[in-house]
Amino acid sequence: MVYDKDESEITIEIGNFPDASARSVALKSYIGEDGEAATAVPGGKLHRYVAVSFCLLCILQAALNISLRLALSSPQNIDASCKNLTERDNLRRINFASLAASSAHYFNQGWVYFHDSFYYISSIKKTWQDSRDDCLQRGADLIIINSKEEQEFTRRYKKIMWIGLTDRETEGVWKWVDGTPLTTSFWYFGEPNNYHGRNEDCIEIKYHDNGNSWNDVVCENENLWICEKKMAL
Ligand code: 2F8
Ligand code: CA
Repeated sequence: MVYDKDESEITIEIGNFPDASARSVALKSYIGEDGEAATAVPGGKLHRYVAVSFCLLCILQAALNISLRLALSSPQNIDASCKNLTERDNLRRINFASLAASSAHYFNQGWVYFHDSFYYISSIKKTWQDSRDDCLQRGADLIIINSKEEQEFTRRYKKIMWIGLTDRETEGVWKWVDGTPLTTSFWYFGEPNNYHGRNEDCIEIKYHDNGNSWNDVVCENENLWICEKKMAL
């Protein structure tokens, strides 16, 4: 039997086999047990190389995946992530505890909670500055009204109260106690008016029956007041 690797044919020289049984074995090994002719194309070797290389690549990939997984779940990494978790958890616990303590304090002192802020309404009257000082001593400041909802909230009390708005620094330039300029306002009809030429630099909530309830008055008047402490619970 002669196999020429450059040709796609195999020549079997039957005559070279000593007997009939040897010929039969040779023919079987070439033809195959199922009777189909075996292929001996030269491309077969290339296919084998490709298949073997593919298998090797798969094994390599699997090995890489396993080692990566092992590296990420190493004790050091687990320790580090547990430490981070614990620190974050502790911070959350501390924040929660201090928030709980603060809110308990404000509730006990009679403050009212509305839309992320605590509010304190005084029961005595003071000038605008003394009122503000009282709020500051309580860890708050005079109320800053920056929404329609907050404005409506102040009207519920039906009391004349100072709010944290003034133009004391520059006449006609209204500023909140935190230094921000006035953008949304709720002036009563005809206000602010520096009534009769007076220096009305401080704002009171006065006209409760009207959505626009603000009036400017002289800061030395004595009024009730409302403090605000921002606190998102
Ligand atoms: O006391 C000052 C105050 O007097 C009036 O209100 C009672 C004025 N209102 C009107 O003129 C409508 C306020 O503007 C003034 O501040
Ligand atoms: Ca006025």
